[in-house]
Amino acid sequence: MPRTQQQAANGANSSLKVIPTMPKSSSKGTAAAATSPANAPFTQAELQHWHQQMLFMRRFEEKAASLYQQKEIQGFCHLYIGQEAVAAAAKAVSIEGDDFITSYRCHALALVCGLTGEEVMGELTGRQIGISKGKGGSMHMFEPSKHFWGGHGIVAAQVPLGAGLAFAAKYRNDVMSQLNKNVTFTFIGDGAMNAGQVFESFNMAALWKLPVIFVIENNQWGMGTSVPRAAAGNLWQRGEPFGIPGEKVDGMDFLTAAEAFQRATAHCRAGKGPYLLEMDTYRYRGHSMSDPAKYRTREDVDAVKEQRDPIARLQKHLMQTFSMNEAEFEQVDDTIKAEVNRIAEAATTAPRPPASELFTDVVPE
Ligand SMILES: Cc1ncc(C[n+]2csc(CCOP(=O)(O)OP(=O)(O)O)c2C)c(N)n1
Ligand SMILES: [Mg+2]
Repeated sequence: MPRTQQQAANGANSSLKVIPTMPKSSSKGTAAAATSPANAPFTQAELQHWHQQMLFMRRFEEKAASLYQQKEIQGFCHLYIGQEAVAAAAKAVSIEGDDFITSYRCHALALVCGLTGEEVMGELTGRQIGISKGKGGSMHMFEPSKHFWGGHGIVAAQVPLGAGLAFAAKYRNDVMSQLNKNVTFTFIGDGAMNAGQVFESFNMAALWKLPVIFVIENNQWGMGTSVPRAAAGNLWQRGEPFGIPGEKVDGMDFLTAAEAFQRATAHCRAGKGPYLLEMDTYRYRGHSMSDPAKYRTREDVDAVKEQRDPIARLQKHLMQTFSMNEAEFEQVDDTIKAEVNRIAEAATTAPRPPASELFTDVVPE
């Protein structure tokens, strides 16, 4: 599965935006030249990069959870912990100009799209340095220059918007003769899959052959309702009536997810229309910070953490394939934790938005 030079560059550069102090690889050999033998399209350096990205998402949100306990963060806060491989794998196969849009569970995708830790954590803590000047909070991250289109609190609202972004990309290609063949990654929760506007979007996307990947993040729960209690049939087959190809994929494995995203992007960039991927993943934390989680046992969650954790799995792959050792990963983890602490300090000490901002950035009457 060859990757384009543009994709390789995308994978190699984006860590600098998110984790500026990430150390160089200390593993043996020439990292950039070593390619995984397991049919994976990534070099060792790239895999280390994506491992670090996922670990950064994890440590960042663990810190957000502890700031929430300290009441430094208030209001809604939906954590992505456990699902990191989906966002990382999507970004890993993307090229410059591809668009991303998701639900309220948006911190990790915002980071991997290139928003800085300060912009995301500062938004969570309600500070002026936040991406929405501290006035939006957890669900309202948005940065068009990074092709990150939110952050949407209304369940499924992002799905027709994602189709619209793909319409714009197709228009730029077909009418304005741009050649980059960009796609839109539209993330959808399993619960959101039962909303009518999803099927309206499928219809239009298929009819107009829009370059959109519908990424169903099946994390097994919509608040406290399990998928089998809420959804008839298989989610990955729900595009079938519209002729949209679909797959169910292990979304807890970075490499498997990336390969599926590669198939999906190739389909879309070839002008064949939308593609649907049901990512089988798991939400470790509650739906939001106020979820008593009585609908599942601690043992259920622990079993997934033990057997399927996406960060541990990629670490194991790196250790087995490239003879890396535990100490190298511990060093990276220490660096990431220090960086997250620095970001948290900045996000809890920066000024709050002044009263003069109260009526700015709102739709005038
Ligand atoms: C239109 C609408 N209905 C209901 C809600 C309340 N609500 C918020 S999250 C949620 C569950 C969505 O679950 P899922 O799509 O699986 O996403 P997840 O939280 O698992 O990421 C519901 C019903 C809402 N925000 N918007
Ligand atoms: Mg869900």
